[in-house]
Amino acid sequence: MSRTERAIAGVAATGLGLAAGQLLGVLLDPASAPLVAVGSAVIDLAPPQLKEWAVSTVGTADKPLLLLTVALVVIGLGAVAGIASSRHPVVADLAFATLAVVGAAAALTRAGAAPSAALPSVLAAAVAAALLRWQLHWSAPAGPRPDGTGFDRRLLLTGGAGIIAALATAALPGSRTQLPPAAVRTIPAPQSTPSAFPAGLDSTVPGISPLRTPVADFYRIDTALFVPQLDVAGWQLQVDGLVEAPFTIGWDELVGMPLIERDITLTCVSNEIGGPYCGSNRWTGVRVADLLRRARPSARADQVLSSSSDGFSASTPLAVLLDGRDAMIAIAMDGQPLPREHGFPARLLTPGLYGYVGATKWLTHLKVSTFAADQAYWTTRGWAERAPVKTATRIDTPRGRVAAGSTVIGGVAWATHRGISRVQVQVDNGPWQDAKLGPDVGLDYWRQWYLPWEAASGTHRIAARAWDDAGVVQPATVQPVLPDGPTGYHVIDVQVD
Ligand SMILES: Nc1nc2c(c(=O)[nH]1)N[C@H]1C(S)=C(S)[C@@H](COP(=O)(O)O)O[C@H]1N2
Ligand SMILES: [Mo]
Repeated sequence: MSRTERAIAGVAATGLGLAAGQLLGVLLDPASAPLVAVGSAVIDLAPPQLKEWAVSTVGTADKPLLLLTVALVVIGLGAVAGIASSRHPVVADLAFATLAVVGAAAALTRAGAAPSAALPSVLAAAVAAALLRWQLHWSAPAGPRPDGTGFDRRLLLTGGAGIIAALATAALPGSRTQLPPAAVRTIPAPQSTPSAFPAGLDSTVPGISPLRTPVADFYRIDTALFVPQLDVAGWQLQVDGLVEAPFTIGWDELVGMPLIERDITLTCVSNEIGGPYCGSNRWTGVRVADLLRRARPSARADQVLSSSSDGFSASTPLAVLLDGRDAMIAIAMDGQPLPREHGFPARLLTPGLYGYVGATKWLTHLKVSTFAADQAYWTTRGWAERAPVKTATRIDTPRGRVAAGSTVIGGVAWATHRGISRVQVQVDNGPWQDAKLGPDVGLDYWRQWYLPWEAASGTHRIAARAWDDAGVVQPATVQPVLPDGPTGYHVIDVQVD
């Protein structure tokens, strides 16, 4: 066999082996599938700057891209193993065994992994090693082929099949996504509801963010390569740590507690000024304070470490959860059970804090603790330990090009849990003008705003800034998202034709 043929044999063996491992993973536990396990480990180990770059440049496409990259890297290593087999087939065996160890280690270190999580990677490597040996054994000796291609055609076909099989099974573990079980299609009526939801500026200011973000358009940010598939039947929330009365609560008991319904804006710390990672909705849930009071936290505690079924964690100041704000264990969004992407069956939601320090999805554990004793997922990766939402303004419209004449500049501003009292707009470094504010939905909700504008042709620079209810204007200084959220005015250039 030639060098190239050995490489192709390695690709075929690795691709088909990976496919076998992926299939076993789908049957056992999607998180144990080799590509998912290694991809998740890459997410956890990646430096924060890289993750930041991935979120801002490729957005939600970053996850398929990561799976694809891992698959191609592994197949590439398989090609190298094939070439190395010219020394001795044992060299290739050792290469596959190394891959098995990496995959198994990644799978076994996932949150809640069973010992069987190692099996898919071991199977993948065993199949790959066996297939490579089989091909080396049966393939015709090197030299000109009857069809003149210079290659064994069977080899080319298996190589292609290997790549296709690996890519086809790469995304398979995510295909188990289901709707919430029928038992949870409805949720009990809340005891405390907000006042009627006002009509927003949506109908009068085209292009402005709707006052309530449609659930289907609500941004999604998390480290989960595939959405965790929890079921209310087995779901439990453990409340323990520095408390006098630790307890565990199941779904039925949780939804039997007094429910509140509130309008709350949620923002990601990684949302660049003017960015899309902010959404507003009506949420239903149980007050976190009700659960904490039942557990009776110790006077020494200053933090609640919340964690999820997939090993994410967030640190929320205990004082914030007990200061009377509407921090809740949310079970519904817009009157419907939480979509799986947004944390089904239950998530934490803390008005006034960025999501990474107060909005754990797929919530399973609240550990009352101290900031000194326990660090959360992103805190150990360079992000701030505490992160209240900073005042921010976003210009939604116009964006890009508009026709000259009467138009409207409009957008949203938020200073979650402090409220928005004023928004100003500036055109071409002219005087700052007060924008008209949309309806006030409350301290924890964003506010729409608009300013009529006579647009003359040419290029114009538009800037906007907001004040919170305490009369503090957002900082003009431009600061990046790391470590605790960005600052600066939103400034855009508009082409008027
Ligand atoms: N389990 C889990 N919960 C999580 C995260 C995560 O990665 N895993 N990301 C947090 C971050 S950074 C944000 S901004 C919000 C986003 O919530 P959403 O996807 O429902 O909009 O979820 C938070 N909760
Ligand atoms: Mo976030």
